[in-house]
Amino acid sequence: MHIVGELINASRQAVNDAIKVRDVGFIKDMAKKQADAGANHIDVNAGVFLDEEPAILSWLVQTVQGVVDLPCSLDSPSPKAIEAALAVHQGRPMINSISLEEDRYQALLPIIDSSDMKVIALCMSDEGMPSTTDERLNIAEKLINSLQQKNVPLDNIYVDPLVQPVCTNNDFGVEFLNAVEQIMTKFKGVHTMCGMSNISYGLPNRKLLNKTFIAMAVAKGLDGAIVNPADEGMMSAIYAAEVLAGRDEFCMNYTNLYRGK
Ligand code: THG
Repeated sequence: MHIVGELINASRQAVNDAIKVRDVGFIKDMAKKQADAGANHIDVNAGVFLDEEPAILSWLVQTVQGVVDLPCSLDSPSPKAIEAALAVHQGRPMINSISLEEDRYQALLPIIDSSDMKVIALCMSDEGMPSTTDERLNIAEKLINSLQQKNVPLDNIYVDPLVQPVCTNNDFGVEFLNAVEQIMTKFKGVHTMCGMSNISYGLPNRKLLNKTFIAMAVAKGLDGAIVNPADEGMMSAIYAAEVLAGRDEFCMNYTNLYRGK
């Protein structure tokens, strides 16, 4: 499972406060905590700062990479912010994300063209958020095809079928899960990625719903997630689901978790 650490997101109040005073120590601690807990990429999101977003996203990348030897997931709908962050990023970043929204798509495709970056292909278009499995598949297929035409290998593409709150529509859980299964079956070699926490929006005991949902998604083939890697309940659900889905050879990762590794 490819883990993207979600904690450095300016929509969280503590992170927002730290960014305002450019608190390097706070951001570094948060990066280190997620790296130590097993993150593969550190997500950085400064979307709430609007005009200042390019400058802040670059500052976050430099601050994170000043303390951990990990690439970042550049989490922004703004091509300008992504470009600014790429200018200072070391190693192989993850673009979070390209979508079928025309402006974003047209601006990001040339940046991604023939690069070796990883890219999240978000199932969203100018028609809004998809609700059915078919709508998700339709967008996924278009994004995968155009990325492949730009020489991006399937192995660098992480399709995000878009998790939506199940309290607003009973079918949102199932439609997402079926989309994961169909994307992983139809486009062999591609990856899937998502943020889990939207599923439980508006409901009590969100952590229970989030970790149950990720276990169900792993069973359908999900192999990437934007989560808090320091959340032991979430991480143990992921390891348990992977061993039960037959994706943990000799049960090694699961066993090691309980050996304190
Ligand atoms: N898909 C893609 N990118 C995304 C999302 C997605 N980026 C943003 C978001 N969704 C994923 N990131 C977060 C970041 C923080 C939280 C939720 C989603 C969050 N964190 C807890 C809090 O602040 O209370 C703290 C973590 C915890 O205690 O476990 O809510 O869907 N491509």
